[in-house]
Amino acid sequence: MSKAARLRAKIRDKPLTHIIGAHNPLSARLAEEAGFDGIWASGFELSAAYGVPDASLISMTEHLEMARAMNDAVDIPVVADVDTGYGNAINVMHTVRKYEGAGMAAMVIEDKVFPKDTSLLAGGRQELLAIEEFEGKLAAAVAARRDPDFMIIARTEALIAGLGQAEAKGRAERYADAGADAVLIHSKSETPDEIVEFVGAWARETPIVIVPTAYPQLTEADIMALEKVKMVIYGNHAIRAVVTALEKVFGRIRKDGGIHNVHGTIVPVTRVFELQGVPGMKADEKKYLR
Ligand code: SPV
Ligand code: MG
Repeated sequence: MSKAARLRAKIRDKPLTHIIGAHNPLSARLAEEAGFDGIWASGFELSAAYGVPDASLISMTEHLEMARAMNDAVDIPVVADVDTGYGNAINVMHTVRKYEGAGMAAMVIEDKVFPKDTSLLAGGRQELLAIEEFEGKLAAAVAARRDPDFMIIARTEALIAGLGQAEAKGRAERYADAGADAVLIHSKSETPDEIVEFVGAWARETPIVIVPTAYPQLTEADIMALEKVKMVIYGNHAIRAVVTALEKVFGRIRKDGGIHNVHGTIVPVTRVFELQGVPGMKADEKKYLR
């Protein structure tokens, strides 16, 4: 069963599928070990890993190659964040072929104008595409996929842009009609109220996806109680955890003038060997090195 088929089955059969952002194969492996259903090849995490703003600055190739490397490193499915799809409907067709070809299970495409600005930035540029143009991009994505299980998830930024519930609902319905397999509704509100209102008004069969970064108080139990949300994406916790850990360890080494105090506070190198697959390589060496 392909990863795309497995992800579809999870979304159909589980009350809630949980996906977490990663930015390289090592963080993807740790997410898999922790028991997540899938990996979010996050544009924000990748941009941050490259040290640049999440504003359509990294190229499709840069994002795609890391998404491919993450997918190769884990057995769980990868959901690719392709931002605006790297251009118009024709660019989107190329994007679908490339990401599907790289083994992605799904891709999320958002209704912002290229070049986009990141969603959670206070005062960020949040300009949306005309609905018809985005419908065309979705139709192009659906036509371009080869595997019908590869999921095209439409993301509306109407709430992020401050356009209100009616605009968000209207756009999401049009995107569902245009063939989206799920609709991602994003919010930067610090309470879940606007998401709860949106979900309450959603009358379609099309499943909803949410990214509760700004309103972390909404637990998985709360999300399941909303019923229509079938996927939750934890968008940027891997990169934030890395920053937290590195600030602490690097600062301590400088303060102490050596690594003597941090040595016992971080994982031993053997743990990294394990994550790199060294035990498997050693077993192969025994069998094949002659
Ligand atoms: C990402 O992780 O790249 C996302 C989620 O798209 S957010 O950063 O909240 O827009
Ligand atoms: Mg993104």
